[in-house]
Amino acid sequence: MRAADLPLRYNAVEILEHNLAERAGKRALDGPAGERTFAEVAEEANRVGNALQELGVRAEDRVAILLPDSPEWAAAFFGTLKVGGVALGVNTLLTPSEHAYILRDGKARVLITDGSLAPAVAAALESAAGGLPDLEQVIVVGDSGRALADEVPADEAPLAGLSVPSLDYSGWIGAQRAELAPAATHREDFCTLNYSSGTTGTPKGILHAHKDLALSARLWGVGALGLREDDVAFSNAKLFFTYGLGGSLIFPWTVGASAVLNPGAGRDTPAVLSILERYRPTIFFNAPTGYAAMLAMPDLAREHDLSSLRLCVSAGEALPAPVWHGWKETTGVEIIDGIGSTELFHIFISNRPGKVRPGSSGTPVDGYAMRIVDEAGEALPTGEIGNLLVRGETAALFYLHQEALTRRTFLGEWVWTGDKYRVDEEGYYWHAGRTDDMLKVGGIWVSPVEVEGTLLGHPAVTECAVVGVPDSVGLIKPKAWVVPAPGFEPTGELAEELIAYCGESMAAYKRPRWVEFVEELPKTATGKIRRFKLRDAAGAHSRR
Ligand code: 3UK
Repeated sequence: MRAADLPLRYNAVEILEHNLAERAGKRALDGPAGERTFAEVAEEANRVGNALQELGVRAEDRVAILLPDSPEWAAAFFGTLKVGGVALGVNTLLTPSEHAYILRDGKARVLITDGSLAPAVAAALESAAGGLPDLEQVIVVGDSGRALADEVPADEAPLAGLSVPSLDYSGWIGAQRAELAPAATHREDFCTLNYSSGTTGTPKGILHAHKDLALSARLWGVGALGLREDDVAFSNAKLFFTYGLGGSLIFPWTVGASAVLNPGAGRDTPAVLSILERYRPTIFFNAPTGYAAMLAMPDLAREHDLSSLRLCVSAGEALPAPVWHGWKETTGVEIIDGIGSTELFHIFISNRPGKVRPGSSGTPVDGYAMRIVDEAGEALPTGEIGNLLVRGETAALFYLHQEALTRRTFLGEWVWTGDKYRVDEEGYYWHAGRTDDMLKVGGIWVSPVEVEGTLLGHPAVTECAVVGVPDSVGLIKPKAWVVPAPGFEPTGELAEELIAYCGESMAAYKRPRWVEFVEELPKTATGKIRRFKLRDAAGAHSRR
């Protein structure tokens, strides 16, 4: 399938609504946050769309969704798309200043959030330097939303004393009609905006068009993975990642399959296991750390019934071969590792069921082409490690407000991935690290520069360097080398204190797992830290 096979006027709400003719009463969503049929989701999305229009939201306006994975997330998303808006899925795990940056840079007009996240939103609004001039309305899902809106007349209800009015979600959509005609969007109009972290810690805004969602569902979801109508998908990657958005909503609904949503933390392994047992998905999307964490549970196969699974998917970072074999031996199910990115919307190199090479990312997905080149841009022979470039019709066009970085990344038809790869004689691609110092920890970006900056905020740290070091199963975690400040003893307690300090000052997954004290850091003549020296010195570490 190619983009040109879609109608010129195409709105990706079709991915939800094509199900109305064939299976309106079928369960579209299941899970602890509630069940919905396709008809119910479509109706709720229409109400959201009407309510957004009443607020003045028009084509291309951004609507931020800062919610746990839930039916409301799905309704907010498709309601936004249907009126021609752009859904900005926001990572719930970020700090207030990161939230503020994203809402401001992304020019969100409306923010749909949850009562449980209201304190985070209040902190974000407070920490926004210069305020959030584009944000006009906050909608709050959940009980605290109702409480908040009940206290004061709806149009005057400020969230935590701030000047942005807030409304309760159910009241907001309750008064709306359940019918709505879709905006006649062009298939190349933008419909999603996601922020992906960068080396300097400044997130990059990435827009995707309606066509990208439909195409990647066909190319990878159906073409490579083989999703079917009778599948039940469950993604432990959240909806605010395009990995989770594809796995939980876009791909299953493209084929009329249903999905399970988990509003809880993906890192809560026992809770994730109980969802697998209770809602019995057939396809499970996770990051390598998630699989490793499950395998580390005592008696995984004997204690938990995972018999509903027919396939598992891994993305976000490379899946070590031992984790693949461990999972296969324990559950009998294959993990399909594939590399995707926010820039390409989803997976573009992938293993295929029954043809997996454990430890490799697989082969190019139909519709995508790869080049592996040296520093001068020349193609390298088979087997040699080089820089991976990818071409495909689901590629984004630019980074929002970041022209210099855009020109270095979006090279005409080709996208610079920042990944090192080699391809073997049989055409399988093997990940060989990043070209920058960025780390993927649990499938999520961590900038060593950001962790270093945080550590330097502690009085005991004179100088430090953070690099990725493999743990006992081969998964990368941040490790810090620290030159202690005069008067501070390099003890185990101080190491623990620094780790805890990082865990509190940033999202906890970014904290170093190990701290090693040194008298000085290895440097080049020009004073740059020689990170590869530290990486080489580290070897494998215990699991943390
Ligand atoms: C790394 C992998 C080795 C790689 C993503 C599936 O991870 C996703 O998107 P991001 O924008 O990061 C992209 C970068 O992550 N990576 C992802 N998958 C793998 N490295 N093996 C893998 N299987 O460095 C890549 O450039 O956060 C993954 C679908 C949608 C996504 N957005």
